Amino acid sequence: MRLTQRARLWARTPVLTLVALVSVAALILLLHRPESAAEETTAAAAAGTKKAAPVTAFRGDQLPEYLGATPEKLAVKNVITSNPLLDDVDEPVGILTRATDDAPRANATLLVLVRNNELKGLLGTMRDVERTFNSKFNYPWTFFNDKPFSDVFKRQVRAATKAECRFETIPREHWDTPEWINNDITEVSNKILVEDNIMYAQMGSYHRMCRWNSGMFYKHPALKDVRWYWRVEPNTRYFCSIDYDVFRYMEDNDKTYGYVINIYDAPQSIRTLWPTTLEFVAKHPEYLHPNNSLAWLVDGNSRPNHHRIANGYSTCHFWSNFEIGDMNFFRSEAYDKYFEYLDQAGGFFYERWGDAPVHSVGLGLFLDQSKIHWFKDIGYLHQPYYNCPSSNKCRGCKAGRFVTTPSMNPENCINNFFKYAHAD
Ligand SMILES: Nc1nc2c(ncn2[C@@H]2O[C@H](COP(=O)(O)OP(=O)(O)O)[C@@H](O)[C@H]2O)c(=O)[nH]1
Ligand SMILES: [Mg+2]
Repeated sequence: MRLTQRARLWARTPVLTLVALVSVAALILLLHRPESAAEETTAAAAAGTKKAAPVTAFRGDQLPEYLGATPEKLAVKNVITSNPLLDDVDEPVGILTRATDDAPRANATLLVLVRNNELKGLLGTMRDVERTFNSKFNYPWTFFNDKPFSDVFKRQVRAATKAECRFETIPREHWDTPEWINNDITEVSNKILVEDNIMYAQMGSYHRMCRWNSGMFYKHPALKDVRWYWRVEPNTRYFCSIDYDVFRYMEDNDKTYGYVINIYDAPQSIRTLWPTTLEFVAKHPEYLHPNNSLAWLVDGNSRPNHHRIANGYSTCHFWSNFEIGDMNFFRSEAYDKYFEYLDQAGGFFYERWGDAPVHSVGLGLFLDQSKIHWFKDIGYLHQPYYNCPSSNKCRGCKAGRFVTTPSMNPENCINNFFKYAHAD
């Protein structure tokens, strides 16, 4: 950890490349040490030579005081053992606005970051979103790209909806790798990620995409006067008819963030995300919301190994390829300063911090947990994971299914949010 911080310092000040490389080699050794040490202990225990160190379970008293982790805050709230998607799933309780109601639309857009060569996958997803929802509500689509959209792209996308389509190019200063990132350190540290089987580790555009989705999208001038967004990704599927205005649902029922799927992250991709978050919170404890979801974030019991490698974060997160959110939250001083702090630390490039864990940690600390909503009625697939409700509004997905490969079912951590926050 100390070496990671030193690496960050080097990234900010000019140093000899040789020194950087030698030190990063030391970093490799250090980052790998805890796991190999644990493996050695286990192997030694198996051989009967040494007592195995138990996997450290989370203890509230290990948390720094400024997090305000009282026993009450860390207590288990609900234990749900059955699959809630197998019960009949209805529309959410609360104020619902129908397309025919004489009520204004929300200030909202369907938001898509996409490349020209993903047109086919996008058109399939647009067909689903239009069929299940938007043909009734007619919200505008906003498409973002780091390169200009081609004419073919624009023409075919326009033909897929009767709603307004906006095509936006991302300014270079929002997309390019920031100048404080040291390319030598990026190169070497991304090799560590490759050894840890982290997908897209050496793909610079993937790191930039995660950074943009973490802290840049809501700063784009085209969204300046827009409040709500529904993030849509090409090649995702929507299965269930949505007969109420989801944006109005959020606004009228005092919600800020909606999700469908929760999964664990690869802890090797976010080793220093939680420690860096703690540095930020130590400087700004005033941003913590009194009714936050801390217990969910720091849960060390469900996946102790993830919690250990991620240095105190469970890695359970809202899978952000679907999200319906209030950009005013992301624009808030708390979240935006948090993003700036993470950005300076360099983990979007030296590690592979995803926008999903970054959003989730920010929401989990700075937002009232009652404003987070599970859209269990929205049938969804982003390969390989589903949200599939039992409802006669759905076609084409098997109720209760989470993943096509049963061995991957343990990646589902949706019950953790119910356990430590709420199950409404
Ligand atoms: N314009 C643009 N969009 C990108 C780029 N990389 C990823 N995306 C988009 O970002 C989203 C996430 O990328 P994806 O490849 O699906 O990542 P995954 O879901 O984590 O496997 C998708 O909407 C992609 O279309 C890029 O370099 N440029
Ligand atoms: Mg994707």
